[in-house]
Amino acid sequence: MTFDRKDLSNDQLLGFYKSLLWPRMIEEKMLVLLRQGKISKWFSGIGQEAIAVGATLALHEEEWIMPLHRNLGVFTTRNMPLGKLFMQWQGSQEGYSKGRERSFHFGNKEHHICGMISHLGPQLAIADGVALAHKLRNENKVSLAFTGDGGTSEGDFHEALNTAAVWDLPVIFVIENNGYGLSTPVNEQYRCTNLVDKAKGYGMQGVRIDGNNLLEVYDTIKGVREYCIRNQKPFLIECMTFRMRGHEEASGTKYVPQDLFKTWEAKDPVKKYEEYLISLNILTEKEIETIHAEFKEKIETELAIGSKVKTVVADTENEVEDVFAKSTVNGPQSTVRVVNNAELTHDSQLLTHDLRLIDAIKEALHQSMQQHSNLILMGQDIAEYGGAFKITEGFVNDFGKERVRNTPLCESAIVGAALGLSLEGYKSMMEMQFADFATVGFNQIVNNLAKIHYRWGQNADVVIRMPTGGGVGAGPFHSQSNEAWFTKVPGLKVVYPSTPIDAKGLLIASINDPNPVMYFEHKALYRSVSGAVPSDYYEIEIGKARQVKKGTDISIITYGAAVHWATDYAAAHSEISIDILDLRTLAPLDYLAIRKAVQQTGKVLIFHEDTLIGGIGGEIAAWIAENCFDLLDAPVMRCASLDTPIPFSIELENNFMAKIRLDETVQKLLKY
Ligand SMILES: Cc1ncc(C[n+]2csc(CCOP(=O)(O)OP(=O)(O)O)c2C)c(N)n1
Repeated sequence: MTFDRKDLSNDQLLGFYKSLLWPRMIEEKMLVLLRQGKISKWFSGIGQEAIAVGATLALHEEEWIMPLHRNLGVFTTRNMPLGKLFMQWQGSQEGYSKGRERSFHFGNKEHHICGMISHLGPQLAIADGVALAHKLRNENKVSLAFTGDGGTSEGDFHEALNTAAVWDLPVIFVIENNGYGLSTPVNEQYRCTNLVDKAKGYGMQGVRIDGNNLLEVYDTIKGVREYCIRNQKPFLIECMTFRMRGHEEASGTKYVPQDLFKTWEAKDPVKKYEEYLISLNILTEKEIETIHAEFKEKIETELAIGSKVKTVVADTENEVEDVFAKSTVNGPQSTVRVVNNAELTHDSQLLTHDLRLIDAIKEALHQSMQQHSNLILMGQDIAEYGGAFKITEGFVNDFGKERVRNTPLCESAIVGAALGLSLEGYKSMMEMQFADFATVGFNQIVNNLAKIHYRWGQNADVVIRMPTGGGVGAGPFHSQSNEAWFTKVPGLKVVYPSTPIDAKGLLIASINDPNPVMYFEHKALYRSVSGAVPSDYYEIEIGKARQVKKGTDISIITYGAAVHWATDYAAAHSEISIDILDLRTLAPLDYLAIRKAVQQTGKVLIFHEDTLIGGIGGEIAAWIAENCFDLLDAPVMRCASLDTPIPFSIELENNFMAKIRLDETVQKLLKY
């Protein structure tokens, strides 16, 4: 291993040594504490430290890093105090994740470290979003994301690199190739000769380096950083290294040929660098001993601080409260008018115009773009083409291509990029071309966007628009009602307007909300429903239902297209006095309004286009049974679509739809 100091001073070289040795010594101590049961799971980075340390040293402090499970060196080189890190590893409430996350699954804004989720690959696209923010602000900054050799097989690797290349983003992707993904050797992981060969396929530059050589890592990444900023391009670096311990301590190393340990022991990054500094007379054996003794003492002092943790006391209110960011997180809200239900029906002072649902959505987006200069729109074909439904038609002319962005076909990377934008204080709206395609971005939505605030206090200021629903003869993959997949995920808000006035006010509210909002818009209502909509910029409060019609015989609790089916049914059956409640938001539910609807008639029918099993109707029925039993005169009934995939032929689709069974269910309820 040859070192090249370039123009680094003796002091710098010595400082680098301390940065490299510090995580090594911490980890050696942690392995002892792990065996004593003081901390939980540990993924060893011994033998690989030069990569995390070298990369962090090469970046500026305010540049974001997306580390993984073996990157203690990132956290220590960013000077996170060991005492607090130790609190984190013990699961203490005084740790970085308040006891909610294990080992390295946490981040911290102050240190510009974005915490990983277990799934590894999702880290990569977050770096795209951060780099996009830098690019939009013309800042001379990069972001840097790590992956292991195993992680390069994930679709997220492909999507993140491809998006960074297509959008010319200054991201450094670092592969730590340590030969194994758990027990799987690289020859069972990929077929290219070197992983860096993949760079060419994405149209980016790449280099393969010795990951155990601290100065090579540092110098390469420093140069690559300048390249990325100067050329506004991503770059792939493959760092060759070896994991000197098992995947995690419990997994052992039996699956690794033992002679490899000897080979790589001889290339130990700390030892080799030490020898180099000794050869330069920058360090002596005596000084090494002194530094070791100092660090040992510092570790003990910090561990003493970190050990003084209080017993975890669960406070349910606090736990629930931390799932969402407060709405003031991005500065005080503007003086946006919140329109309430009474005004909607009675206030003649509101200047309105007649809009179809689709136009109301368009107007909400347009006004939000004017209101928030930091709002970015992303989606397939949404720029010049105007989106599959033409909702953003003309937006490129008004706001430019930087803010109205066509995306490659990669939902997961775009949700990840949206989160990255949020890390840098941007708002974003992603248009799923069809709600059905959320499946390929599902992990980023339910595990990253939804959980990040609870896990380490970072908000995800993202709205995902979901053109949804059937009745358009589009078959199983362009018509699904999948809102209930998201209502059960703590950390997501789910809104689903049925009228133009609600569509506009709720979309504006969703964009103003600093939390992730899944905004469902029914395709069949786009052009079939119109109504008076205030011309002004206004919000409808998320989480508030609307009484559509008063009645005394039965109450129909519903949302989306089914609101119109219920209204039409009531109009055609004037002999039945039907009370109709439009939920408007499915998470959080408006329990007060639901209770009132039950109270109104004592006979409740929950009606939705979604299929029956696992639909939100089951949850509402259970809540009513538990909380409003004394108000009921009949069992709560549900009318939903068939538990089959949604079929293509109109006849089959009609038979699938809940609408066809509405009369039958109403009659059953009336007769009870
Ligand atoms: C999506 C997903 N699948 C499987 C796992 C289980 N898992 C955790 S780490 C790991 C190996 C990762 O290997 P690599 O990317 O090479 O990183 P290394 O652990 O070697 O640093 C696996 C399979 C996971 N965390 N996430």
